[in-house]
Amino acid sequence: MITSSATQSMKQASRNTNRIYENDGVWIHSAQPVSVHDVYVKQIVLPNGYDNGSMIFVKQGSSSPIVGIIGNSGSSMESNLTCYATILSYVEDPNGILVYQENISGIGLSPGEELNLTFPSYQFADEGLYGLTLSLPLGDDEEPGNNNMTVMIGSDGTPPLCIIAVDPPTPNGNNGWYDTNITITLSGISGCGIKEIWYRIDGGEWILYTGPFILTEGNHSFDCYAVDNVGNYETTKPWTFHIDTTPSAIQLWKTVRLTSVTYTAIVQDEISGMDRVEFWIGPYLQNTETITEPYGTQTAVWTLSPIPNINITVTAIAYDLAGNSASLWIDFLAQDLPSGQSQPATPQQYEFVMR
Ligand SMILES: [Ca+2]
Ligand SMILES: [Ca+2]
Ligand SMILES: [Ca+2]
Repeated sequence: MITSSATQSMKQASRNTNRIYENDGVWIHSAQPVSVHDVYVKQIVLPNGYDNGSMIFVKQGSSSPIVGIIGNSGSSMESNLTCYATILSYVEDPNGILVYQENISGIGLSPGEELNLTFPSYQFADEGLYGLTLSLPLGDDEEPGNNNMTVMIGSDGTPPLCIIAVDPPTPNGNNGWYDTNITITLSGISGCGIKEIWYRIDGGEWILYTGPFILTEGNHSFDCYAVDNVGNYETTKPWTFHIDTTPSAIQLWKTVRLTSVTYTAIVQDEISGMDRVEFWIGPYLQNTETITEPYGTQTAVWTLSPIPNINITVTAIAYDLAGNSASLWIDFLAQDLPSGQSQPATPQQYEFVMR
């Protein structure tokens, strides 16, 4: 008498060679394999779909042929089989509505043989969930559990969503400017998963996103879009990033006259542009000159009158629109003679005041 586990072992063995089977751990050569009937559905493939391992996704509106891989793991020739394909739509009815029913008949399968069957295409017109079942009935099949296979199919017509994450998340300078480089991380959302994300900087070449990247100083335009696994893609999303990490250029001059001392700051900032120049005596703010033309070489003048009769240090601080600042200082000594000549601050008197 053959036990069911022995039957399993023999079936497994007959699938491999029809000549060898395992019995209680011992491999035995068999001249006469046990005759079994076992046909099966091995796999369902939608050539135009995306299979994520648990579900097949198709693009909404697309038409896809339905391919079934069937086989015979028994030891008998099976002939005149019919394979049935049905699709239930769960788009409007959670119980499913039959929307597709096809069959291929007259199939013959030798022992060990596998066949690809191609059924007529079905167009997944609606977005939502479908169930596709293939069945290969055989009256005396000894393992009927593998004669049917169902896969769930997701029809996706929704464009994916590209998500942009910026570090720092909001401009850390003034007037909408970043005053540091920024790191951009892109991701995407789609029911069927994201295949690719593309971006471009300043209208340049489109670049396939592979990981976070750094955007450096400049007035940047930025576009990105995502493509999902079935080929839906979104409309390009435009962004702008204004990054200025460099303090303005500044020169400071002192001109001593009979009744006044004039301080002249010459400033320039070609990234965010100039905002203002402040003049300080020691820790006290004396005067703020707003720069109305942000670009090009600009001049800010502060006149101190009458001339002081003590030694003072005047500092000029130039702020760009992003909030970066640079300062220069220059001494006035009470014994300075009114020459009317302009004297510059020396490079040693230059310092950046970083935010
Ligand atoms: Ca079977
Ligand atoms: Ca999608
Ligand atoms: Ca700047």
